[in-house]
Amino acid sequence: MSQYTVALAGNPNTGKSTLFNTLTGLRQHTGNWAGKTVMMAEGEFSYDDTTFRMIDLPGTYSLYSNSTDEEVARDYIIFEKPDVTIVVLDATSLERNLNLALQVLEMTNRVVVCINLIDEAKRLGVRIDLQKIEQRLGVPTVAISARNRIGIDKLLKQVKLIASGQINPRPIHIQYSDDIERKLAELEPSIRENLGSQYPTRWIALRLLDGDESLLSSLKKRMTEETSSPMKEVASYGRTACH
Ligand SMILES: Nc1nc2c(ncn2[C@@H]2O[C@H](COP(=O)(O)OP(=O)(O)OP(=O)(O)O)[C@@H](O)[C@H]2O)c(=O)[nH]1
Ligand SMILES: [Mg+2]
Repeated sequence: MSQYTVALAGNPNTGKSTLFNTLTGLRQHTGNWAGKTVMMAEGEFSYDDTTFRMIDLPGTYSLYSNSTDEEVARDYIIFEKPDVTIVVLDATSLERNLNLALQVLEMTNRVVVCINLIDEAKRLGVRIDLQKIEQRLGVPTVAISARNRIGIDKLLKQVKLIASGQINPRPIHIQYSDDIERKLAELEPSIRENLGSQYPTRWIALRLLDGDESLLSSLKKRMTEETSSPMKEVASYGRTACH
């Protein structure tokens, strides 16, 4: 049985499935997310005498409920609470990719930022100051090339440190305008009262301020139904690698 669950999040085409395939090999199965037409892949890998279950989330540019893909990725992070979320970024377009990383950091602190395609960045002459990015984001940051299996060990080391609770990252706290901060301060106590501390209160307050109906309905559904984990309904459809 897997000891920890790791989710892969990131923009489309950043190499999530390449990393997923590299790590899980044939120990994977794919299927549709319960009730949705979104493809999900789940697999298993071992590292340092520990077994990890890995979920390859759909690639998205944001987690703001603009599409079913975004809802699936968002719900997984919020409701299934993976032990670690790896945010996979494309080293050749970091600025655009960091947007999603910041969104995930508002949802959970158990994050490793994984800058992929480092080989491609090198080829293009792009230099990346990993230490600076790590310092600014407040979570472990590693550079890898999933396709060439470079940096994988460093990545897994950080994943295990977070999963096992040996490190507890304190991500950057994004400060909004005074007006928004005031509204957040008003909303947060009642969210905490209704939901307890099981969800990231500030993030939920931000989504509510944004009028995120889809999140509200997911929350209501979650609170009224005894739902089983959606991933339990993922059927085994053979052992094809995912894309
Ligand atoms: N040069 C290079 N290419 C890579 C690397 N990792 C992945 N790729 C390529 O990037 C492309 C996208 O990879 P995928 O693994 O399909 O990306 P993804 O994030 O799963 O994409 P979506 O499922 O659409 O979100 C493929 O052509 C990969 O071969 C890498 O480390 N270096
Ligand atoms: Mg993919």
